Amino acid sequence: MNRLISLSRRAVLGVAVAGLAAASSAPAMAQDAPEQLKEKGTVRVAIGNEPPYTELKSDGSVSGAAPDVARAVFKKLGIDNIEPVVSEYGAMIPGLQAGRFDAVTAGLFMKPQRCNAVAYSEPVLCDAEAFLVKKGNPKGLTTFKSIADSSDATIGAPGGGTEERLALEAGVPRSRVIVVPDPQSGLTMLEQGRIDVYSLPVLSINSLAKKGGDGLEVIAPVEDSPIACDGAAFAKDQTALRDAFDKGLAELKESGEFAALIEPYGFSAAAAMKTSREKLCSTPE
Ligand code: 6CS
Repeated sequence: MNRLISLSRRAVLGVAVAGLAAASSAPAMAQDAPEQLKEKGTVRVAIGNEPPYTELKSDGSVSGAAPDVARAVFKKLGIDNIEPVVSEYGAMIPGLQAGRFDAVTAGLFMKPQRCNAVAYSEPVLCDAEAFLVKKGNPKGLTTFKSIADSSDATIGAPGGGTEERLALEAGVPRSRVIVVPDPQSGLTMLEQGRIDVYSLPVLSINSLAKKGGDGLEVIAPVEDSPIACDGAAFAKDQTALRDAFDKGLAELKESGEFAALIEPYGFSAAAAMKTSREKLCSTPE
C-alpha cells in the first residue's frame, strides 16, 4: 500500500512541477520576445510590396514608409536587421498567428475585426482610398456604390484587403470583385480591360499611376470610404513586444524623426499622431 501511495505522491508531485514549469515559461516567453529578437539580431516583417507603403528592392532589401519606421523603432530595441516576407494582405494575420513572421509592417489598416485578432501598435500610416480607371472613366466609377449600381463593372482589389471588403459591403457581387495579387498585376489587368477599376489606398494608386502612362485616371479620395490608419501588428499574446515597439514609436514621434521618415513618402505624421489605436479599433467598419 505504501508503495502505491509513494508512487501516486510522486506522480502528483511530477504533475505539479510540470505545471509550474509550464506556467512559469508562458509569461517568460511573452516577456522575453524583445530579448529573444535582440539576441537573434533580426526581426521578420510581413510586407505587401506596395509602394510607398512597402517595397522589396531588387537586392532583397526593403524600403517604404512602414519598414523604415519599423527599422528605426527596432533599432532602438537593439534589433538591427529586418527581414522582409512578402505576403498577401489576407494572409498577414494568419501568418502572424502561425509564426511565419514576428510583425506586420505593411499598412495593414486597423479595423475592429483585425484589432481582435492581433496586437496593434499605435498608428503609423493614414490614408484614404482611391480608384485607378481608364482615362475618361468610361463607366463613371467614382464610389464603391457606383460599382455596385453598375450592371457589369468589375473591380480589382487585394485579396483579404480593405478595398475588397468595401466593395462587397457596398453590394458589388462577389463575381465582380476580382482578387489582384500585386499592384503591377492590377495595372496590367486594367490596361488590358480585364477589370474596369483597380482600388488601393491613395498613395499606392498615385505611385502606380506614374508607371501607367497617360491612358489612366486617378479618382481620389473615393467618397464612400473612410480614411484608415495602420499600425505595426504583432501576435495577440506578444504584448510585451508591442509595448516595447510603442515606446520606441512614441520617442520617434516626439523627436520629429517619425515625420522625417514618413512625410517624404507623402504620408502625414499629424494624421497618425492625432488619432490612436483605441479610437481606430473602436470605429465601426
Ligand atoms: O489594410 C489593407 O487592407 C490595405 N492596406 C494597404 C496598404 N494596401 C491595400 C490593403 O487592402
